[in-house]
Amino acid sequence: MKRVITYGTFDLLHYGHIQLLKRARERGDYLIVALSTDAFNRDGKHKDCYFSYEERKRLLEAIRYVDLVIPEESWEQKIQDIREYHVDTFVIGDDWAGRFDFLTPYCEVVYLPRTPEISTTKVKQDLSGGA
Ligand code: C2G
Repeated sequence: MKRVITYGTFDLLHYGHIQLLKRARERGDYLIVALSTDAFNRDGKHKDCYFSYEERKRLLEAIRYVDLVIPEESWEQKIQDIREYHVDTFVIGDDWAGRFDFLTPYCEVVYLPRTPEISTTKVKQDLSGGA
């Protein structure tokens, strides 16, 4: 079984996220999503989330491409995750291109093109009248 992992906040879930998850799952047989916790978003990523970790986890678990959701609590957990979950491939959007090359001794590292025209930031701006 080829196991794939990806990481993210996945707040205000949109089709760009779904496209990433679909392509990630297509690279193996089992997809693990390490979902940023509320504390990590606040303290590590300085991101405000609309939906809580539990709400975002429930949304991700409802997606056919996702097999397991685990918490992402720090920037430093990836190597341990890869070992613990016997991961073959790490996948993330190319906005992170090169940033996780240090994982190549542990697994395949794949950067996928982002879906260009959609982002959580854009959704929030559009909903607030473009302010
Ligand atoms: N994504 C995408 N297309 C978009 C928006 C997002 O392909 N239009 C991808 C991102 O590249 C990422 C995933 O969807 O691979 C989740 O996006 P975010 O929730 O914004 O993830 P991020 O905050 O970048 O967290 O340790 C790594 C971090 O947790 C990544």
